[in-house]
Amino acid sequence: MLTLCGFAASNYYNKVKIALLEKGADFQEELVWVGQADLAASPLGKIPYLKTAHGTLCESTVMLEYIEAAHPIPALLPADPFAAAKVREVLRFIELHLELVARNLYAEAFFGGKVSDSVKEKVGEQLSKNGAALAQLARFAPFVAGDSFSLADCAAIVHLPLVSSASKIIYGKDCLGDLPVRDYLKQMGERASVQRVNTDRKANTELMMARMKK
Ligand SMILES: N[C@@H](CCC(=O)N[C@@H](CS)C(=O)NCC(=O)O)C(=O)O
Repeated sequence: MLTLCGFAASNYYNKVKIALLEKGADFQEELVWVGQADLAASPLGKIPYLKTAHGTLCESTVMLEYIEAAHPIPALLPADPFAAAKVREVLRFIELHLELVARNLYAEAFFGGKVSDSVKEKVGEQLSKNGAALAQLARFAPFVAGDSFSLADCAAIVHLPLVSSASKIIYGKDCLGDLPVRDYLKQMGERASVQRVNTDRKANTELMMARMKK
């Protein structure tokens, strides 16, 4: 039995949860807020981390790769090595060049904080450039990396809405506006895994906001 530790408002947590649900894996969830992480499992205190029968894992993409290897069916990576690498390319790109960049805006976009003008300027330039570059790599055919649901969708479903919203809130312009993200998310929202994650996310976000007000 796997135990996914973290909280359901977190995009990285939900990325792993979607994969577990898609696989029909036997797993349970353990609520761990930022600041409460077991540092032996996640040395930087980041959420999520995964408890397995063999030990713990941190870093969500490592968890995805482990889940794929340990529960190969249904496959979330193509069997062909190059096709699998193309899926990983989209996943990595979304995470490194969009989510991690847009994350610099979240404090102001979502949590009532403030981000300096110089950060906004730099991040704005990067998001325009990187959003256009994603358009070159992503397929939306109808899945983000091609014609079947993959590990890249687990990441795209949780990260793209945050990147879009943060950019709209801070700049009044969606850096992913030229991509069919809205239709894609609507389609993905029909999957049982995504519906469960969205329901749990909403409930946990309320809990998180209430905790932040205390
Ligand atoms: N690269 C990490 C990122 C995880 C991450 O940033 N998680 C956030 C919550 S969404 C967190 O734990 N933030 C607290 C911190 O960085 O100290 C992964 O893929 O698992």
